[in-house]
Amino acid sequence: MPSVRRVAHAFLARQGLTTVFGNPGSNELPFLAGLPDGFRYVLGLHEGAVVGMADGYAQATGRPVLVNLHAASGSGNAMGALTNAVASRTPLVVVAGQQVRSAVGPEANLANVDAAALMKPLVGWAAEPACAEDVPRALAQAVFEARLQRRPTYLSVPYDDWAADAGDNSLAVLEREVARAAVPDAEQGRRLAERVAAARRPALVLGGDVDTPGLFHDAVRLAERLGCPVWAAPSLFRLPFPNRHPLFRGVLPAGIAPVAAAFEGHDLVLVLGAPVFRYHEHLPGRYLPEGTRLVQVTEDASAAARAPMGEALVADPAAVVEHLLKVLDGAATSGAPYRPVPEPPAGDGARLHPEEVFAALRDEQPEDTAYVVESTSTNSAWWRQMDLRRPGSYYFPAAGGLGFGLPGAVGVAMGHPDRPVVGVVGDGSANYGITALWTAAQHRVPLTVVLLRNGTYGALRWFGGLLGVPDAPGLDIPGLDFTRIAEGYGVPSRHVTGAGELRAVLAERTDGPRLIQVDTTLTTPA
Ligand code: TZD
Ligand code: CA
Repeated sequence: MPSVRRVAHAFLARQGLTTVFGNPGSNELPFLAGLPDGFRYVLGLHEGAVVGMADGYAQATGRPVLVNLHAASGSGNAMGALTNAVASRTPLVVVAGQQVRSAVGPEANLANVDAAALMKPLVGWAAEPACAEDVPRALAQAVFEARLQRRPTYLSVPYDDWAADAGDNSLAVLEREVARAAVPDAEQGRRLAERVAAARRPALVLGGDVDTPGLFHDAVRLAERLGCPVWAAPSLFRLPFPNRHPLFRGVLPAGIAPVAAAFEGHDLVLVLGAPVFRYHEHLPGRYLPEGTRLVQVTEDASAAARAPMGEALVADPAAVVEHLLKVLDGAATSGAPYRPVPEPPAGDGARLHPEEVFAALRDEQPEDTAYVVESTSTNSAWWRQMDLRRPGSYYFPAAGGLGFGLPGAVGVAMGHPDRPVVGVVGDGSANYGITALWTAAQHRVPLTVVLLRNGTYGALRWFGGLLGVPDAPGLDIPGLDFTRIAEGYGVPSRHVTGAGELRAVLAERTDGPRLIQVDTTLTTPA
């Protein structure tokens, strides 16, 4: 009879989950015994970095990814990073080791007491199988739930289960295939198309789910066919539309009143692949102007159900856009040119203005570069200078939990070995996921990290002004030298002091990781 471990490994191999991001403990070792050829274990030195790397890798590849964490303590360390994975709808399959079954009740050391309950509010599905024989089926469920719900899942497995007999029936999971279709029916498709065709002034709002190779370009076609303005949904974490396209109006502000103000005069707002909406700043008001109708198309049934207003159609936005392109007539609006970039403002002495840094990236990096960004005060500076025209060009922590930037950049670079990858990370953000540098060095991941050092939590200074708190302590972070930190983790690094030097360094190509530290002036996010 096959062991639980053998069936589990065979199932993971069949489903293509052969890259494992993890940080092991004693409870996890029996699962890792005898990993078959073809598996690759990517060690992260802290669980936040493990999940951040897996998140970047899964987003870049568009496939579920296995994460292996240690019991309750490792799972706890991973929770902040998982908030981002939930918001970006990343299918991470977290498998955590549990004490042997007989030791959980008495709470032996390393028992993850009530393991599923620990994670349940956060992940889409969490379980600890009721017996060893059920582990292969439960693992399959964890993978399929992650794929179907597009959410992290969590499976806790007592470590004595792995060597147990799985029973011949367990081999049935090896043959399983689970697929979904999400095309609207004829009547739904007709009604939506009529509504869009009848709108006098439609507008499009696009979310992170639109950033896929096919849909990204189809959304451009749809916008050009309608000749309508396009916004990115609030709390943007992936870029769903070329940011200098003449129809692009930028990211919607993340507050109720300013969103309604943006929609003023539009009779129809079609939201594709986004929740309605991920507001952030508390700016109360009416949800929508008088006379504006909102229709949300999303595959995320929960996002459809919890929206506070509008109609929703739970369907694949790609299928819906394809349908609209087929049935709506009208020529594309004549191609107005992409908007030009402004001259960046100058910095101050040895400090570069962040816009100078981004202008250098825009000019020196190849057009297909993927950027993983985690510098919060430079948000508007970033969008003023960048010209991103391809899908998969931009990643940001989806729930705003810092610690995604560095690990996420490592994961995206591992998932996209064919694309240049740049991490743009603040001197505050870098610390939350700093250990990912070690993994990048060990795997010689080709990656450039541009570290913006302004000596402070810049965004929080700005928030202090907004919230009427000008005197909060704990906002400055002097005395950090990331060139020395990077060297300590095995990543070559440079401190760059001028725009010309930065451009020259960026133009050099490397086949492994490198860190470039730049001192920058303080800017505000908006
Ligand atoms: N902890 C975590 C895990 N996530 C957070 N978002 C914060 C704390 C709070 N926070 C922000 O929301 S922005 C920010 C913090 C600490 C400052 C980030 O500093 P930085 O970027 O140097 O990376 P800027 O450009 O100086 O703002
Ligand atoms: Ca900073």
